[in-house]
Amino acid sequence: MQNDSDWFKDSVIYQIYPRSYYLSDRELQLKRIRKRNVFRAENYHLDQYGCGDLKGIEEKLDYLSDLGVTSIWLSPFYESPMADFGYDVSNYLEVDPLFGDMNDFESLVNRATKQDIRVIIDFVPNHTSNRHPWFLEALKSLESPYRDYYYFKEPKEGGPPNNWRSAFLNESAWSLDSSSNQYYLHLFLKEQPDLNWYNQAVVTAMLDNMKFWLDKGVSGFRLDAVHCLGKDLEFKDAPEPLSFAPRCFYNHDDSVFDILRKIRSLKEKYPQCLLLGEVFLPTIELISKYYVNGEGLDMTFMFPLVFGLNSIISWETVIKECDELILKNDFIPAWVLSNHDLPRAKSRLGSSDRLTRSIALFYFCLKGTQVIYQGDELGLEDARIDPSKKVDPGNRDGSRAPIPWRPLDQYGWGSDELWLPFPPDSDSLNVEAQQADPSSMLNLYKALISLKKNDPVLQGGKQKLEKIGSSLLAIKRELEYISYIAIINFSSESQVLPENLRNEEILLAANSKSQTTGGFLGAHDAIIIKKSSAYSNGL
Ligand code: TEU
Repeated sequence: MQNDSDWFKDSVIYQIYPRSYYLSDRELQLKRIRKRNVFRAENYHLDQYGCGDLKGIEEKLDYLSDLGVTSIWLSPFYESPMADFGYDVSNYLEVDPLFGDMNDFESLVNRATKQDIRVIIDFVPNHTSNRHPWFLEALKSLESPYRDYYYFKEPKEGGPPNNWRSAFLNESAWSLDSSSNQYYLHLFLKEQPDLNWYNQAVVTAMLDNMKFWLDKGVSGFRLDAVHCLGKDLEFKDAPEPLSFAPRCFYNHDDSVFDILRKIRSLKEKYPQCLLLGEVFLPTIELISKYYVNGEGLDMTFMFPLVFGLNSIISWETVIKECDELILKNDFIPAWVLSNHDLPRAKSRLGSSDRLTRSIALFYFCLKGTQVIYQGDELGLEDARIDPSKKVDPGNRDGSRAPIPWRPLDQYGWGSDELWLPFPPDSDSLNVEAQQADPSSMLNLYKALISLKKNDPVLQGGKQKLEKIGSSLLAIKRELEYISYIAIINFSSESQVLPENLRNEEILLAANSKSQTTGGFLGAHDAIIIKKSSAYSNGL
């Protein structure tokens, strides 16, 4: 395994949402839950249903190796009341019995490391669970040293201290602690009180929590909602147009950079530790600030792309803006097509298999690091869930549906009922079926991952973007005398290719019938062309 401190640059990371990846042994899972009775939130009634566990992930490492994945990011598996499915942590140093125990975690990291797969874990710095011992202590008295671990405030005119809204339920971001008649801040659910990172005791305790996992061999963290850490300490009201939007969509305060520097100090002892930030802010300019020339985070997710996946204008704008940042300060975008909070790529692309394949091909040619959400490599769509079966207060169940592994045996999960139903078309889209089909989405992803990982042109090549007419977008990646040109057709009609791109060698095609002979690129199609020539400015 590489030991360099920028191993994550131009790489591929695979996101695992453990609840829905794979379950190793339902009987054992039930035993664990019964043995260690973890407090569960009021809105959570799912312990009686099956969901994935850490051993299940370990059992699928061969699948991941075969796919070509060299690092995995695990969504939270910490002890949690599960009000927000693990993003409300009640113990940062324990595995929730639903997912296994510490031995299972250590064994997963050991086996993964042997297979040259790095493990990155989700870390939730902005808030704890309201059942975390710190919060329980804080509630006990105004004098408790833990009181200042959170944001407690006096009421304003008999109500909350300001007009901020929380995520998911469109409620105030403040809840009343009736015993002290003070409000506490929660940018997410009321079960997720925000931590005060301006308190040095919080910084020290949280960094200790992170070191614990680094000492267990993890290669870094995906930092949850990291743009929420910096707070406007005057707690001014949000101005009118924003007063209806959840604060977490726009919360930013420059003081966050001091906090990030403290987090980054971890790198002194752990130089390989990746700090991958979820900065869920609307502009690339703001998102990239969190990178601060290598003094803040190492990479940030490039969410603006996700919201215009089928729009050529959106791709053009986002890539151009990122290119400037890459050139100016070596910024590393982490490209995502979906995740556990967002509808799946294919669901946002009108269920079109063809366009989803083309988008995947184009996305893998982008300079930066690709982060794949589990199941996107299978071309899954969101599960359609009966309203009575919905479980997430944020309405995000669809993309969190379990992965179908095999045609039989409830897609490989055994006979117990699972926490969510399977995605549509699991009979044909399950892993086993796709492994057997050379033209499957899974095999396309395998080819793309291999290209991205192993080909020097996609690793280090310069990037240039060009729009051709109103429907074609091309990225040229160039290294010495070789260039790859990825072209995608966003329109539903075939398009004429520029003359110099006709009849060239196709390195990889998104769809089985992709071709350029005749000088056309088909509707919603994409290809990568390989050219050997001296550097030229155009395509
Ligand atoms: O998400 C933070 C975040 O900004 C998202 O809430 C986003 O706004 C929303 O999900 C879009 O639908 C992270 C986690 O990814 C999410 O699962 C958690 O619920 C949230 O933090 C709170 O920890």
